[in-house]
Amino acid sequence: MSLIPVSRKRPVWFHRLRMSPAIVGAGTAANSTAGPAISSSNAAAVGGQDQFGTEYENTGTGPMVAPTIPTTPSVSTYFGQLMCTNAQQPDPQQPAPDGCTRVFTLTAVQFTQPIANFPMKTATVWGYQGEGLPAPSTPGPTLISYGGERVQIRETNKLPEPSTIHVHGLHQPNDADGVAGISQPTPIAVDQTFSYPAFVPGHVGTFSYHSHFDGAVQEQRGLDGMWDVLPRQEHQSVKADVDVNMTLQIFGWEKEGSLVQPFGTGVAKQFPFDTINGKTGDASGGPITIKQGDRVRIRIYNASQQTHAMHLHGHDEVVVSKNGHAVPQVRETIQTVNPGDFYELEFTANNPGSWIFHCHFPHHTANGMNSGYNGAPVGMTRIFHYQGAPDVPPPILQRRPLHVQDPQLSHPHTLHRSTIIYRNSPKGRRGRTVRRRSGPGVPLVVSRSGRGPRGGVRRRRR
Ligand SMILES: [Cu+2]
Repeated sequence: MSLIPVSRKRPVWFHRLRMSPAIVGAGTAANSTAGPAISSSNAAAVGGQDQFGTEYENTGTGPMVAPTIPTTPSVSTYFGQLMCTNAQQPDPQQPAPDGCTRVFTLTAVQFTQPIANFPMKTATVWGYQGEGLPAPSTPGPTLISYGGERVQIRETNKLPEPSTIHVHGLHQPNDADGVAGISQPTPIAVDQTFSYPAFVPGHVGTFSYHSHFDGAVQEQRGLDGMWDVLPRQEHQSVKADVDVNMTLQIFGWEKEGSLVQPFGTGVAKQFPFDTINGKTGDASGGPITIKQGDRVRIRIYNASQQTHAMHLHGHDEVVVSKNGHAVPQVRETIQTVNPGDFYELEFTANNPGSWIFHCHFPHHTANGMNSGYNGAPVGMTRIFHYQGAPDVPPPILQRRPLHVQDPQLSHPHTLHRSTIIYRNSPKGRRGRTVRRRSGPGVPLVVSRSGRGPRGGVRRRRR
């Protein structure tokens, strides 16, 4: 496979190398399962194609350096285990030598996870435990591998029903595709372990893994996670100073601690929690710290069943790749991310302060329809905070005080401001507003038709 002269073949925007020099010009899909075709003689290459003809090049500047290892706030980073043909035991945080396979051992399991601070906190979810990691999570641990490496997934199923793992966007061989009933005719039964065939991902970039068994339920209960295939080296000029993963998910559940119901009824359906890395903004543990001059990369994967419009305040967000491939570097203020999409967005930290990055669907910056204290955005929100800028207020632990107070409620702050459910009245279909105290299992306490300003509640008549 010959390299293509960069200057003649590539548009000017196609300028970032996200391809490991080690994999440029490397093997074909047919031989990829037999081991990585890593050629150190290609280390100086500036362009090439992968086995599917995808082109890469590198017009960055400066010396070749190791990439920044991305982090996933609230979620573990998982390098797996390097299984090598000889006795060597290399550091799994470094690119694997020849003859090694990077094995990710994941257990699908049900557990409870704190998701929000209000009006409910904890749900029972399904997610993944990485071998040797402290706890399961949804999204599951972020897998890290390097370009040209041979990788393998092993899954143990501790769910109450069968499951599979599909790797999303990685050019895996068909028998490693994990689609229940199609490429994996027999899914992994309860309490069973399955080793998927090893393979070499086609290129570096941001990808994911998720269940592909009864996906409408299993994915939406949390069986997903991100997978970053990093270049072994990249030019200094394209190296990120801060590199964070964000998985977008939506969880709805009926009462404190109950199981997520992807297509539930009532509260679970109407007032779900829009999250990043399994947490609403108020439960995220605090801002992401950056400093003036940083090149900040955000890797997004939308694991939910809705589109999200991801918006950064105070900076342009530059789209540098989509689904593992470089794209024209358009400066955006909002990037729409469809279900299943991966994007890499970057911005230069040149405007000190505390800036939110959030979905611009207005109700996705709320927990249900509840904003945070003093009206702060929560839900699918994160804060980038510059070192030295005034501190962000303490974590938002309660919902916004109500505009109006219901005299029938002794604790106005417990009125779930926006839990307004239109129900059928005994007399037929009527827009009946039911106000509900927040919190699990609290019965409906006020029921009236229509909605109006406090002191002037009107009855809507047919
Ligand atoms: Cu959204």
